[in-house]
Amino acid sequence: MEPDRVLKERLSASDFDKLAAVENEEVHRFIARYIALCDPASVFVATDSDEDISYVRRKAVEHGEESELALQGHTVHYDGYHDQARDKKNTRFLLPEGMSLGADINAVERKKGLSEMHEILTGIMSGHELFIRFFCLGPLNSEFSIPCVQLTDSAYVAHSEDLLYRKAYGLFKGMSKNEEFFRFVHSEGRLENSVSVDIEKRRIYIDLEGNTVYSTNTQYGGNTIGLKKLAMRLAIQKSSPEGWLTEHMFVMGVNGPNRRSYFSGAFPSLCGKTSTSMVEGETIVGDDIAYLRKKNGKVYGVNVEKGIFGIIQGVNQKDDALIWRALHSEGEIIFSNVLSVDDGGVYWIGKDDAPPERGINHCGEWTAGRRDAEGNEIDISHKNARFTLDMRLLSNRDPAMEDPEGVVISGMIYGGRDSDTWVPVEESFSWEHGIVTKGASLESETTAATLGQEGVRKFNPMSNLDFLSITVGRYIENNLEFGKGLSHPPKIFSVNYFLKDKSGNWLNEREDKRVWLKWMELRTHDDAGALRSPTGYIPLFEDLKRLFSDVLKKTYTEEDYVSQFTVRIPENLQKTERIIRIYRNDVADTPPVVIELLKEQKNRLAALRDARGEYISPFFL
Ligand code: SPV
Ligand code: MN
Repeated sequence: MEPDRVLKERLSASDFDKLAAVENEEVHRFIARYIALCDPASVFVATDSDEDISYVRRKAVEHGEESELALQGHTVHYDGYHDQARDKKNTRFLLPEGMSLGADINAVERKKGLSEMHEILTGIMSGHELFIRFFCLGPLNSEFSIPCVQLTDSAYVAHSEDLLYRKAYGLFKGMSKNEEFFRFVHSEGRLENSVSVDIEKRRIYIDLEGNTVYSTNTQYGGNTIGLKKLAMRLAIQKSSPEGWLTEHMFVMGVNGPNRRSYFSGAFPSLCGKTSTSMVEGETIVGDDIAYLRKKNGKVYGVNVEKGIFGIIQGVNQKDDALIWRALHSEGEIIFSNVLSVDDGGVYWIGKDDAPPERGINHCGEWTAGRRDAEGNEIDISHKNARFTLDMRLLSNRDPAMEDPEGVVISGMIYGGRDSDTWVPVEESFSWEHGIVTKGASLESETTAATLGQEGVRKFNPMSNLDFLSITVGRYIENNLEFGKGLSHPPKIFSVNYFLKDKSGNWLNEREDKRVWLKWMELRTHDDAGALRSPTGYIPLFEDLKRLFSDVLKKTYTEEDYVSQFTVRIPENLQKTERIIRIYRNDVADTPPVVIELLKEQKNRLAALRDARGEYISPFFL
């Protein structure tokens, strides 16, 4: 059927007019097609007006997807008990017959996948209201901007996007007729008690050819919020031939002596990424996704988003003062999968207040000690429980956040959950060395941010493996290329907040990251010395002693330094061998330099071991 006929038939006159003001006909065709297929009971087109935005917010509460809490603007949302994290198994790329992105990347033949998806989508929104939203990835009016259209029958998803992305109905109105845009179709499917129930038909299908992502029978944000991890896959495909990067990175400002330097940082989920970008005394540009482009020999970065969908577990007044303050003030915040109690308060694992004995959480009615169907005791909140807010609620929001130019990146940080190998902070020898031995060698012990077993060491290059829409080899090659010809390449660092001693005790406090940031800031200006280890440059004891005292008012002892910065040669050798094996056996298109640099690193480690032994104190480097 003609798109215009569908839209005239199914939309109210005022909603039709809102769409008619957008001239790009492809927008009309796309929307009409999925209205016809998904068959919603009604359709709402949201412009950028306050009235439309509050309509969406109101519907989230009226439809029962969110409930109001005691503090003004706060609501709580629940996802189904088995819908609490990204579903990697059912997330697939739709690829032409015979094409593969490699063993680590899930895919299905495009025609087959599309027909399965279209079957699931048929009539899926019956009885539901469909929300149509226009947003922009990256700041508005910028080289980085990517326009997007989201269709969703979840007011919670549409509301979350309001907090997380820049509104762009105005941008679409002024857009030329055939400009490209990203498309997202989401349906939560059949609901019981306001949660998706047809979980066996949960699918996230990414159609690279059509720049479209489909998501069905799920509500969890990582599976449903189109502009978040779903758009990342489309953006990686787009940026690859265009010579820029889409990274799973925060962007933050670190204050140095009379200056501010910007860092980007990639960490797998639940490894301290948001809490790093939110440390006291520094500024935040973004906590999750960055686009990076080269200009004038420098790297510029922007936050793709304007809000935070952050992990709430462990947020307490001492370690996360800035987040804690925002979560305890009035303002629009969606809490998800936490415990809520009668007086409208919320609780989570690791909150400082004494936990109540009962309330409502991700399992429904909860009392302390309750077990699930598998016999596991249910925590007070889910480990992947989150908060969603617009960064305007944060006092540490960097003033350059909306700058269409982006900020100049001086340093890039890679970190994972590693109990026994990497030192707490280390600088690489060069861009190539950093990309290969830090970013491309990133591993992390698994967490609750994805479904499946926790605590297993997993290869996760640049913490971006879950989102790659190109082969791993190509992606590493793009990163290597990106650094070439830069007059001011960012320095590349690794951090490890999770190092333990032989008896399993943590070797660092959570706040120590504030010192590592200051040290890295000094290094990007050559204002601190370093020791050369086989794997990179590590801090001098004197500098750390001074920084611990200045930043944290703490005494840093020689014993602390030795236990944290001892080079652990056997573990590093094993790791290097493990990574070489992965790039040799599992990645078909590994750039040769990856293996060369890893072998050089292995040789340096082995030479030091032969000369000096297996565990080398930094004082003996
Ligand atoms: C992550 O898991 O990396 C997140 C949350 O940032 S999600 O939206 O699930 O990706
Ligand atoms: Mn993330």
